[in-house]
Amino acid sequence: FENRTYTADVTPGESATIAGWVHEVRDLGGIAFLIVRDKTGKLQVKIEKDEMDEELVESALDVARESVVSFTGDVKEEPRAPTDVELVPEEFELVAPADTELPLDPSGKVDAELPTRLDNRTLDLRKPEVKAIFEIRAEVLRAAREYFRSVGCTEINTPKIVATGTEGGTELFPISYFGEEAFMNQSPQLFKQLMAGSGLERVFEIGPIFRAEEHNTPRHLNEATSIDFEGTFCDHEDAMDVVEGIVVAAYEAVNENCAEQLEALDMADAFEVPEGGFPRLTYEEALDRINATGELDERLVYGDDLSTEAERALGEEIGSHYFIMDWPSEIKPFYIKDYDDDAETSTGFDLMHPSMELVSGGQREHRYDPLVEGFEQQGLDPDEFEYYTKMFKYGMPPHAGWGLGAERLVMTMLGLGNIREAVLFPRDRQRLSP
Ligand code: ATP
Ligand code: AMO
Repeated sequence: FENRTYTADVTPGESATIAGWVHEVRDLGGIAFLIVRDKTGKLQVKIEKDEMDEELVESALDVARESVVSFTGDVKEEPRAPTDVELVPEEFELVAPADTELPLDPSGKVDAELPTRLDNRTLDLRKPEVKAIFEIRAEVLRAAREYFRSVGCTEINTPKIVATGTEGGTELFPISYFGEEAFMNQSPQLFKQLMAGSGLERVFEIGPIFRAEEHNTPRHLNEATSIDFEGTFCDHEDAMDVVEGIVVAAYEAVNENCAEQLEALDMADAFEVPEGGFPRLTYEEALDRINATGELDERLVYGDDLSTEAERALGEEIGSHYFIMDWPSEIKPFYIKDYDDDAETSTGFDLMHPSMELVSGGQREHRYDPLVEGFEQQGLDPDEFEYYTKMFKYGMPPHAGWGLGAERLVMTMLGLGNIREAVLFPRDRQRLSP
């Protein structure tokens, strides 16, 4: 198929070879139309039964929908065709036949439930509105990489098979590593910090994280994609600037480069790029504002974590992305630094979309003794983390960073009701394959 032309690129008056899927066959008697679909769109192929080679007519009209075909012929202007052009074939090839019974209908005329769609992603992504999600996801990740590079970060890859967890012991997937107990990594947290202290200084990683979350929710996955940042000589507010930059850059890139995809999702008019300068509320301000909404059954008090309902009430009231900072130290992980003049308050922050949390981050504890104490306070054995803590004895500058869930970013950007819509092959309680 060296000479293949995409259906969107054919030129009237020229000959072309197109290849793609049979979207529809319309047989009107003396004349029939095959609509051929490829990644760029669709093209009508006209079959005039009495005027064309009998074998071509017969074999072309015998194909089942979703079969892969190739046609070569002249491209003509035709105002009655859906795209104002059609191909009049001289050659036909059935490249790969499809069964007449399909588990889901890529033309979208028959709706399919999410599990059926996830079991048949190949067919599901033949629908423009589903394909669009993954083209947009790719654009979001491209824009994130470009932004990271523009602020001097180096992309790294850290191990996903590890000896210890960092984000709380209950959510680890244990695996057997040559007879030794190991785990799937929950976060590149410790490794990215080790690299911030290296000669690289500012690093990012886009990679999988694994969390054995028991609950099945529309916004949790057991395997997610984390966009992680870590930078030296950064405090938490610098880190907040970087994540705000990434989020705005991702929206801008989609707005500029994904017009067709937004159209397919019926979002072309509704899509808005956030302005940046996201409000930065302290934890205490957040509590006050949530309590003032009167939406919760019980008043929140200092030290409470924010429930889903609390996040939602506040999100509705603020109506844009916003940060919550200055969290109580006791509800943030050991690696987050407390304020020097207030040991009860941490430099940890979250970036929120009105509907859910997108990011956690903070400035890190870079001093050896308080770091080791933090492990002990959190019930972790510092000896098990010696590979990490000892590097804090060899010149570890102040540093800060964050983790952003890629699927949550795409989900909130496109208003998807379920995070599984933003993953090709999601892993959840019920789903281990495909
Ligand atoms: P033509 O003069 O182009 O052969 P027709 O009307 O004589 O057209 P029919 O076989 O009667 O041919 O066409 C059946 C239907 O298909 C009609 O409603 C006609 O408008 C429509 N049609 C014909 N040619 C095209 C085309 N190239 N693209 C879209 N619709 C077409
Ligand atoms: P945290 O655990 O808050 O922080 O995770 C950061 C972000 O990752 C996404 N995320 C998830 N997305 C889908 N399904 C999940 N199960 C899931 N778990 C997490 C969310 C979340 O906000 N080490 C810290 C980050 C840091 O401080 O740098 C961490 O992992 O969008």
